[in-house]
Amino acid sequence: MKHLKKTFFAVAMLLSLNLCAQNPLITHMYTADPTARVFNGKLYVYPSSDQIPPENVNCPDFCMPGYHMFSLENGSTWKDHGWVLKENECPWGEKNTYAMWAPDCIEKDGKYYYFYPAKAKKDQAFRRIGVGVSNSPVGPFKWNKSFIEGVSGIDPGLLLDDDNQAYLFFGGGQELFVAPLSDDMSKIIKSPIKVEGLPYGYKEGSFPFKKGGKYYLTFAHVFPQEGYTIGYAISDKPMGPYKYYGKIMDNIENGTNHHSVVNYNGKWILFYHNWALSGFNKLRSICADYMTFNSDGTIRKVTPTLRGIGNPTLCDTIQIDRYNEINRLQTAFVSGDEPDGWMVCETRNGSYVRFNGVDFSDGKATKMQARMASGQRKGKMQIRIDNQHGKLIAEYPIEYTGGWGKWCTYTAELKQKVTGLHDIYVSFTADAGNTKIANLNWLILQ
Ligand code: FUB
Repeated sequence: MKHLKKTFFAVAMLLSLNLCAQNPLITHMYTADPTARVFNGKLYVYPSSDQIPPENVNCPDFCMPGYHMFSLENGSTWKDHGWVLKENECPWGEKNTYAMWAPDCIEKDGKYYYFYPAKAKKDQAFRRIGVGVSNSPVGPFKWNKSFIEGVSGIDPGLLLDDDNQAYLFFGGGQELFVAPLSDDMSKIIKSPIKVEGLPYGYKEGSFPFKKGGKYYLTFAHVFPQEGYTIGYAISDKPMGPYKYYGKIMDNIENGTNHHSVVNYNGKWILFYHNWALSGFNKLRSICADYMTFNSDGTIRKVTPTLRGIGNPTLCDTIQIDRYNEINRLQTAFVSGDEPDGWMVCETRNGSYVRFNGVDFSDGKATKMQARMASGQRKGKMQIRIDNQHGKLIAEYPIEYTGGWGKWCTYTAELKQKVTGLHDIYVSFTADAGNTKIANLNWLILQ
């Protein structure tokens, strides 16, 4: 036990520092409608947020109080930058409507423009769209005093073309509109036109982007039997007409599927949301998975995974229950006083979990922390790399932590220097019998 150091963590503190890139990406609050953008090589996500309606507040639909934003730090840690805009701070918005639906943010000429829908004061329109400007992708934004004249609808989607002309896509229900924006992004310079060529069942959430000289439009597409899917269409011109090419993601149970697409470090990523954390489709959580193109420019369907994107490296949380493979164990909502999330549990003799793509980088890691709970004291947990019988890099004897819901952080020295990307295998061995061995919440390389 000499090589083990037992530390109890201030759990809330840890959570605020470590939001990880396994799905869902954010677990300390509900987030939806993610627009991902890469600015100066860094990945940002601008989502909306869902919340449980406060007492005495009647939210007949979603309850959406405003916007946080997040940036990817390190190999897979999301930093919460806090509030970008709270609903009652919108200069032209009606107060206390909890109606801050999907936003977007785009960079033009070194400035960052944040577009968002809200319910306007004394206005019949379902939503109007407003804009704010900042010198930094993380704000603060200076909010325009009134909404964009001539624009009525939800889900602003921004496209900046190679000639520096920006376009605003918006609308929901059955129609999508597009209009070119003024140089300062505060007005439309032509009347909006309806985007032609979208299939019957087009719903909302359009996201425009350009690749290989073609204009892509992705959107929520509802089929009568299947429900919400994510579809896409392609055009030679930014304002269309577009041609529908098929689905990017099948229905993932019945709920909305607002999304965005981004190229980060040479890989395409689809950001979307699900409701795995709450079990309720109006309390959503943002997710991300890699997306690939065929050589003819069409998009291969994306299957949602638990593992998500990114390669956790030193100091990132390896959320091990977001596995690539499990054998003879289960995952469940984390027990005890831990923050919301999942754990590996029901571990028995011979159980293992595989998690792909941990980045040991240049070999500076010397330790690995493990957040564990156990109601017994017999057995061990081992970490190997590359395959189930690969090099043993860390070992943890099982200790009684006070029960299956009492969590402790243990630190094991790494048994050897490891560099580069490796899949890790976490296996459990009982000293005797078929007793449960330990619950495991996460690992962190140090
Ligand atoms: O989040 C509220 C609304 O639900 C969004 O604006 C739509 O795209 C759908 O996700």
